[in-house]
Amino acid sequence: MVVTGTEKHRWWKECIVYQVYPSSFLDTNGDGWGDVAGITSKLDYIKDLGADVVWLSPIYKSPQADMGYDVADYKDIDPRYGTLADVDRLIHELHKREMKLIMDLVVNHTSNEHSWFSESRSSLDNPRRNWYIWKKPRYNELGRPEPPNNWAQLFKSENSAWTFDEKTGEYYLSLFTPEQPDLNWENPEVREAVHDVMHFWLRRGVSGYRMDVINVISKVQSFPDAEVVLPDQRWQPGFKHFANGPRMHEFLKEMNREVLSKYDALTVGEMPWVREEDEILKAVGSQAGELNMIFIFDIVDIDTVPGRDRFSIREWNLKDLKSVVHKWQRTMAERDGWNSLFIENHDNPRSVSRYVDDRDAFRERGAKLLALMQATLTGTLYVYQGEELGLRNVPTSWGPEEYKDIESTNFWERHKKLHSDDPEKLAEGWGAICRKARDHSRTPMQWTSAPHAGFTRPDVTPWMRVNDDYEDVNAEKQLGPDDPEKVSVWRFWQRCLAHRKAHRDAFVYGDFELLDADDDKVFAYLKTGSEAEAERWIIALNWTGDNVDWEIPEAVQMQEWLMDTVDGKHDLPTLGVIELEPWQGLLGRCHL
Ligand code: TEU
Ligand code: CA
Repeated sequence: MVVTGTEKHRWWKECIVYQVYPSSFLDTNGDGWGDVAGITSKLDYIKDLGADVVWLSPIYKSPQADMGYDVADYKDIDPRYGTLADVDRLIHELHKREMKLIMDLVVNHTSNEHSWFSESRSSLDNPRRNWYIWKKPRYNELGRPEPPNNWAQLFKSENSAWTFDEKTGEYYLSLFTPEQPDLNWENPEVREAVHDVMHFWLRRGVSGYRMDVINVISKVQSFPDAEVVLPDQRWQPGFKHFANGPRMHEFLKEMNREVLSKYDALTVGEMPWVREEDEILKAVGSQAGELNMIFIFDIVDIDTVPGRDRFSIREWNLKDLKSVVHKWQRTMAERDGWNSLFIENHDNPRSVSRYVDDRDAFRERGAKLLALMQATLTGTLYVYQGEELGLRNVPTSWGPEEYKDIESTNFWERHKKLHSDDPEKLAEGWGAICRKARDHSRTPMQWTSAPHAGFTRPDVTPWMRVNDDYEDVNAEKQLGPDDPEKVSVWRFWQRCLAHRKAHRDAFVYGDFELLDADDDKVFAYLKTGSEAEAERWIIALNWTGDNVDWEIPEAVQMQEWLMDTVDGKHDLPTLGVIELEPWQGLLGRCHL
C-alpha cells in the first residue's frame, strides 16, 4: 500500500511523550507523595524540554498494592493524588499550552478492592461472578484442593497464579499478585464496562491511552498446564497461554470500533513476552484497526535471559543493541507499521546506569548519547521523568529496606529463603536488585539541591528515599544559564528534541540505514527523509569508554557536524578518520 502524505503524518507519531510517575514527581501538600497539583505546576518545565504529551502512570483510586496498577475505581482519583477537579485543571492547563494528556488504562485486572470484585466474590450466583476468572479446585492424590493449573504468579514465582477464596471455595486467576484479580474478557459485559471507562476519560479531554499489559487480556480457555521449563519450581511460566491469546486481536478491534475510532487518540499497548513480527504487525500495521503502536520489550529485555524472569542476567554487547534497533526500524518501514521509542520507564532501571556508564566522568556524555540516539530514530518518542536529567540508579550501599516495589521485595524475600546458607548466591541476587529493580526509576524527581531534592518539604519524609546524588544531579542546576561550553544533559535533550521536530521528515519518519553492523564499538547510521526537500543525516555513537578511531564511510558525503555529546569546540574532519572520545556521539548533515 502506498502511504499518502495525509495518512503518513499523524500528531501521535510526531509528538514527544513525557511519562510522569505521579507518586514521585512533586509533592505540593506535604504528605510525602507526589500529586496532580504538582504535575500541573511543572507543565512549563515539560513544555520547555520539548515534550507535548504527558502520560500519567495510574492516579485512579487504588490501595496501591502495585503502585496504582491495581485500580479500585476507574472513574475516580486516589485522594493521595487529588481530585477529579485537579485532573480537569491539569487538562485545562495542558490544553492552554497546546499539550495533551494520556492516561494509563489498566484493564487486564482490577484491584481486589474494586466493587466489581467484591460483588464477584460474594457468591456463586452474583451477577458479577463471571466478571472474573473463577475455577473449581483440582484435587491431588491425597484429595487436597489445588489450583486449577500450574501457572506461576508473575510477581511471586514461588506461588500459583490462582488465589483461593474461602467464601465460595473456588480459585480466581491473579496473574500478577492476589491483589490484582484478572478480569474475564470473554464476558461481553466486562468489555462494555471497559469501553465505558474509556469514553469517560476521552470525553473529559484525555487524548489517548497507554494500555497496561493489554496483550494478556485473552487467555486460552481450557487453561492448560504450562510446559515445565523450570524443573526446580512448582509453578511454571504460563505466557504461552495468555500472552497474545486467542481472542486478543478480536478484542482490540472491537475496542477500536466501539471507542477509539470515534476520537483522534494516541494508543500504545504494552506487550511483554511477544517477539514475532507477524503477531506484532497484526496489532500495529497501519490497516490493522487495533493500536497505533506498542511497547516492544527487545531493548529493555536485552540483559535478561530469554524466557526467564526480569532478575536473570544476560551479558549483552553493542552488536545486540544495533541488531534490535535495526530490526524494528526496518520492519516497521517495510511492513507499514508504527513503533514507539523508549529505553526507560517505571518498570526498568535508569538507562544511564544500564546501557552506558553512570560514573561521574561519563554520566553526562552517556546520557547525551542515549538522547541523541532516541531523538534521531523513527517512531514515537517517550521520555521518562528524570531521563532528561540523566538520573542514575540508587547507590549499591542502600539496604533492602529502601526498596518498596512488590516485585523487588517478593524476589528478595524468596531469594533469601532459598539461599540463606550460600553467600555467593545471596550476593548474586542482591546484585540483580542493584542492577535491575524497578525502584531505581521510582525515586523522587530531583528538582533542586534543597533537602529531598525539592520533591517535598524539608520536614516531610518522602514515600521513597531520594537518590543520594541530588545535590549534584538536579533540574535547577541543569536549567542554569545556557553555557555552550558546558551543555547540561537537560539542555542537550532540549536541543535534540527541537532538532527532531524541525527535521521530522528525516528523524520521525525517515529511512534508517545501519552502517557497519559488525563494528562492536561504534553505532553509526544514516537517517534520510523522503519529502521534496529531503535531507540526510549521519549519527555516530562511540559506545565505549575508550578513544576509538572511526572512519567516515567513503560513500557518505558529509557537509558538517552539528551536535556533539562532548562539550567544547572541536574541529572535526568531514572526511577520513575521526578519533572519537569516550562516549562521544555526533550528529552531522550529509549531502544526499
Ligand atoms: O507491567 C507489565 C510487566 O509485566 C512488566 O513490565 C513488568 O514490570 C516486568 O516485566 C515483570 O517482570 C505493567 C506495569 O507497567 C507494571 O508497573 C505493573 O506492575 C504490571 O503491568 C501489572 O499491572
Ligand atoms: Ca502530596
